Amino acid sequence: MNARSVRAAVALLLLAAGFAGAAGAQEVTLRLVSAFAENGIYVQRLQPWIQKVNAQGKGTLQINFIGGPKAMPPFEVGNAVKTGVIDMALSTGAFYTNVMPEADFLKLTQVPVAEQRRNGAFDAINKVWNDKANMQYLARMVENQPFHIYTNKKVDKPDLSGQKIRITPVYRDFFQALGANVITTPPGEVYTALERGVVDGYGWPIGGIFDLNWQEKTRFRIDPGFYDAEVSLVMNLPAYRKLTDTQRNFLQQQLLALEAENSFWARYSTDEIARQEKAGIQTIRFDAATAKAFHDRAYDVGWAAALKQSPEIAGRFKTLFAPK
Ligand code: 173
Ligand code: 173
Repeated sequence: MNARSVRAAVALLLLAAGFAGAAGAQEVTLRLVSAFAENGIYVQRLQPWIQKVNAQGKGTLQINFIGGPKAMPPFEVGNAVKTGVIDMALSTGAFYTNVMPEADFLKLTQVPVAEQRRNGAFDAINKVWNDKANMQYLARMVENQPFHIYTNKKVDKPDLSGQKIRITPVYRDFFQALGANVITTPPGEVYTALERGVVDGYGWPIGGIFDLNWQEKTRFRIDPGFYDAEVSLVMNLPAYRKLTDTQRNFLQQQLLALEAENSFWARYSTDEIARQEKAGIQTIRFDAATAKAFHDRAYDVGWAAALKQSPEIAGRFKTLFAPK
């Protein structure tokens, strides 16, 4: 090549890079998978948000909803975010303890996510998620959803001995402390497990049991609830860092708007409790002292397990997650 054709080639390359910049760098499309069912309450609430992001984010940032558990098994979603197979996920830490055991610690928060953003908890979470999972923890879109024990075997005290209970890592240590035999399954296998008598009951938050028709196979709910269901958006860290300032600021504004809708969940709990009662699900209640001991034990067992697993991280989180 002579000097002139080199200059021409360089000019062409610069032009091509310029076009790529114009078409590619300013609008990014992020692929999102949900670890929760597409017809369930979490995705029902996520869909209008995605639509709004895509309407307002034209030319900046778009989200492509790939699907739910039919597109990818729920317990593989975390690893897919970590490795960048997908950009973003709606999931819960309990579903990606295979990426890092600390993922499940977020069930132990006792302050709202808005306060977590103020008191440093959110940043502390992100440091761990960045370092250990190659993820950015974007937003918590579910709050005020305590977990409960649902069972077909009546009890008159907090004792699950002789019961087979479906779990995820959320419930393992607590339910074992209560004497249960536990079986881990994704939500999609709960109905069949109940139907076949493989399990007597299951752990799940106060809301959502109707989404997969579990009310048909559920006789009792044990009160009180314990912990707080953590359902959040997470993102592959390199994909997050690749966003331009404009894209990241736009996304951040949308994430804060999503969290600002979290007052929905308290109303939803009230509605779901009424709906369960109407469906014939009986509530098992303990006397006040037993109920308090049950609730306290859930946290004691949960934190003991976390501190044993990761003393330094759990110790940091415990202060930041404590009720005021
Ligand atoms: O599957 C589960 O019971 C579970 O761990 C979970 C976590 C957050 C929300 C809903 C369910
Ligand atoms: O002790 C801990 O919290 C822990 O397991 C850990 C692991 C990696 C980095 C920092 C702490």
